[in-house]
Amino acid sequence: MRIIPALVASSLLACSSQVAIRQVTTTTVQVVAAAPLVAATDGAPTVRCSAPARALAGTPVRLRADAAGEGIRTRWTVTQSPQARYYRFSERFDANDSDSIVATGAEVPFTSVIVGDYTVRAEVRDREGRTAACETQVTMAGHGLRVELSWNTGNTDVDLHMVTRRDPRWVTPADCYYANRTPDTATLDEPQRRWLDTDDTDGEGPENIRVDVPALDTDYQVGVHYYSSHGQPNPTTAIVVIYCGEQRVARFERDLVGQQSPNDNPFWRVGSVRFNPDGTCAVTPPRGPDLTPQSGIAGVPTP
Ligand SMILES: [Ca+2]
Ligand SMILES: [Ca+2]
Repeated sequence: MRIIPALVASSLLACSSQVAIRQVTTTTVQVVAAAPLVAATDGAPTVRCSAPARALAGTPVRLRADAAGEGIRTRWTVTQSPQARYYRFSERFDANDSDSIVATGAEVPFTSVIVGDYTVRAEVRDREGRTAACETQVTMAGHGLRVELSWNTGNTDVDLHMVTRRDPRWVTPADCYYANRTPDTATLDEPQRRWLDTDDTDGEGPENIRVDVPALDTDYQVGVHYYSSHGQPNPTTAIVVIYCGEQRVARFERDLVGQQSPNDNPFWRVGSVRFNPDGTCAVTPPRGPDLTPQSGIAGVPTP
């Protein structure tokens, strides 16, 4: 019998000024192993993967491959994912660390900031080169407000931003972006804060901003800035996906060109998100022009 940690959804948190959000807590469950794992009669290796796992996007799960055989080595890969390469065999998602899209060892951490289902494969190889493989599923769940940004060019730096109507000034300490990833630390409790999970600077993203318990009286305004294409003249296609709870509520796509200075490069105001008491939300387009040079929007109140 093995004891493994697992994530389970438990209580509902409901406050008058906040959206009802499912709280996810860590607990410990006892798992009774099926038949004991033994090598095949010809000595070839056998392997069994851990059960399907579920966690909030951006938090890690631990995966395990129990194998029988001589001199076993284990290699992990992902065979299906919502978006290519936007996951890591790591405790924490780092968009710039593409080394950890494979892993070795019997037990490995796994995470992604992109909501969706991942099929993960463990292949074991014994001393004689004989192999066996198993697969398991990881679900990265949505929770509260999640805004995902990705783009389709390497060696380019695009940035996700989020301001609220209380102080709608972009590229200031009130903005949630690469220079200021947790702007609400002094003013709000942890579940109500905006968090930028990762700042990708070497291309393709993703970047993700989350608010686990969004306020009802707040417009969460989403912006995308093409910081630098490092001189490349061709456009990149930026994609923004918005989740309210587990519902994917909007997807936006726009070509941007970023070969000028950061200040002269385009800033795209994507839209704003407002939550309803039942946990649903409304996404509305911005007032005024949605595309301006960053210099036209940085630090000043916007309509
Ligand atoms: Ca970036
Ligand atoms: Ca990257």
